[in-house]
Amino acid sequence: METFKILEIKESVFEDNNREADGLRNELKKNKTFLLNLMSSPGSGKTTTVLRTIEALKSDMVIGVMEADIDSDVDAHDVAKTGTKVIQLHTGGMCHLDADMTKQGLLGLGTEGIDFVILENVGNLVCPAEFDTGASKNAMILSIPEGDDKPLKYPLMFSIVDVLLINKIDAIDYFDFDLEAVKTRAKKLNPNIKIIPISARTGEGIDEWADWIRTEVKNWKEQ
Ligand SMILES: Nc1nc2c(ncn2[C@@H]2O[C@H](COP(=O)(O)OP(=O)(O)OP(=O)(O)O)[C@@H](O)[C@H]2O)c(=O)[nH]1
Ligand SMILES: [Mg+2]
Repeated sequence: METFKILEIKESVFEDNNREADGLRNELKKNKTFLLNLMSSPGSGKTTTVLRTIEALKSDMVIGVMEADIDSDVDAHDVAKTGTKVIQLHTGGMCHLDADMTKQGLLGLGTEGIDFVILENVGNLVCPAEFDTGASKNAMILSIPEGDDKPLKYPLMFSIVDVLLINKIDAIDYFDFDLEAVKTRAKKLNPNIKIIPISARTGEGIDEWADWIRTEVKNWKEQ
């Protein structure tokens, strides 16, 4: 009978990445830079939310933005117009960022004197959930048109984030979206998840989101 080894490559990839991510988090803590990893499906409103967040927080802290996409630089252009320090990262076809790519991005951005870095991850509800980027905290956006069944279909993403922003709340009357059902489904996967309904278009809910960031940035610096 032939014998052969079975190698769990995926597991070792994750273990290496987790080690790298912990190292990056420690460096960020020493530098007193808070890194937020923002994830969602394509088009759910990450860039629009980033722009609103910059507007709400720019007088309180120095902000930097990393825009990750497979290709294009349209998102970085939008952020650059606000005068915020920004870098566009191209993943070369990869549907997520890992800790090493995030570290390269931070080096490229230059974090000296920056209090708060937002990483807009590649638009995808699957791969980014699997890779710890080394971020201080993780947030995701689910937008109303995507449907209230997403916590059932993509449970990992909902279970690993600290905050769930439910965006495009201004459009709720036009969609068959059960807000309470999403809250219940997300809490079942992740009892500690903070859920904030927002509209990046009208600004609804942005104050609560900005307050959460202010508190987290302060705690990060004091730790
Ligand atoms: N009605 C409504 N539209 C929104 C809202 N937020 C974003 N949009 C619109 O949704 C579309 C996509 O928004 P983006 O911010 O580019 O989404 P994204 O997640 O950054 O997209 P990718 O980077 O391509 O993954 C744009 O047309 C926005 O104007 C919102 O709160 N309400
Ligand atoms: Mg975007």
